[in-house]
Amino acid sequence: MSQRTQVAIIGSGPAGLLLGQLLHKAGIDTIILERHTRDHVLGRIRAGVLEQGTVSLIDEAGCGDRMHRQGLIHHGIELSIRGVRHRIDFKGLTGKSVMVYGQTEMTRDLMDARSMAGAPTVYEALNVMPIGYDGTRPIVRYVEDGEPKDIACDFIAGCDGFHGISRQSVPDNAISIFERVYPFGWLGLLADVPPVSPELIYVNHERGFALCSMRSHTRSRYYIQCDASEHVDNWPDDRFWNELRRRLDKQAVARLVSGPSIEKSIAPLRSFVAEPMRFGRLFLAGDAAHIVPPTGAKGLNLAASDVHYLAEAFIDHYRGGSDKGLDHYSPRALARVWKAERFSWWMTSLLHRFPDTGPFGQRIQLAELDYLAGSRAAQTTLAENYVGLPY
Ligand code: FAS
Ligand code: PHB
Repeated sequence: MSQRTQVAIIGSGPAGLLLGQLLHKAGIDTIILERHTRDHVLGRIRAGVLEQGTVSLIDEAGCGDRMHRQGLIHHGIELSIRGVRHRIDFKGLTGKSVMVYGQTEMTRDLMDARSMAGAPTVYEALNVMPIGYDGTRPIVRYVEDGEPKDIACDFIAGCDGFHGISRQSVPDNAISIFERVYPFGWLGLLADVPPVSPELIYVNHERGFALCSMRSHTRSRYYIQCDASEHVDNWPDDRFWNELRRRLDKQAVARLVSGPSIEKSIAPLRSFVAEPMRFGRLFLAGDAAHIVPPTGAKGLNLAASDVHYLAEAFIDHYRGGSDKGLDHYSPRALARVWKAERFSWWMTSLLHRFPDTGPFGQRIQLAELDYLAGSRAAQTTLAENYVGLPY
């Protein structure tokens, strides 16, 4: 059975949904093919911090009501360095702030908007395969309820994440990969307990990194650095809470409220970029093209800026007949991607314990933290990258 659309989107995560919503509002037909169920996608606990640019895009997509009602505006973060807190004042240093609003909720809002608009999403689409995108008549092939189907389209947006099929369908000689895998992961725990502090606390401790984050005034998200080989089954809740307490400063320990985990998982940390992000009529966006360690809260926000550039380019193509945006998409997106990769690598290098760095490396890290704690210029650099560089 053959169908037709203008832009076929693979993946119903933040990138695919946001692109679908922006194109729908511009009158461009799309279909989203997602290999999992809606509930499976919503069950993944991921990012928590939105840059202003991402907030503006969600507003542009007409999906910002609940985010503005329930999201928390944060004007800074705190660094806990050897048990001493240092606040980075985003508002004072850059005039900007960030929004704390879970990726799960953002995804739910986008899914609901797409359903309301009557735009099609095929969940449990299996064996999705982008075909013929090096020509002018690409097709996306997939299986739905055991039936093979084809979608003829003008363009394919590969928004299917790091493990998706889109990037993997590109011949090796047509793509360059740049990667760094870190020797540790993040063990994350979500619990319905009040946050330990009004703002996020990033902890550099000799036992390892920790992060105190939140989803609301009653739901907290915590992370501790763990060995890359760790398994979540080795971490009953009590062990997590005890290890977290050992890394927090006295003030945070006094305020910490523990409770049963709603979710607990280990995320590997890597820096990864695929170049280019365009292959004929296939365009990669979000984690399909790049991965950052979550230390700088950039992953979700890079997906948003990719989508901003790609939606603008598709709209120019269909409305203005110009392909300049499509031709410029990859270098334009990569310029912002690489700056976020740098910042995320820097924040990760600054705050984590590297097993093989040795005494000199540890002293350099402490010197960098001491410099940051005492320099307005250094704090401004961190702040302007964290709140988000311009699109
Ligand atoms: P996503 O991976 O979110 O979505 C891709 C979608 O494509 C998925 O729904 C998947 O099921 C679907 N798909 C995959 N293959 C397919 C196929 N063959 N056919 C059809 N569909 C297919 N970022 C932060 O900023 N902070 C964090 O704390 C943070 N934590 C993270 C933890 C984990 C475990 C992971 C993996 C990522 C984390 N990230 C974090 C990054 C994350 O938020 C991503 O940047 C964000 O999800 C990017 O969105 P998408 O590009 O849409 O990719
Ligand atoms: C989160 O709340 O999940 C979160 C916040 C900031 C980060 C990473 C994750 O840098």
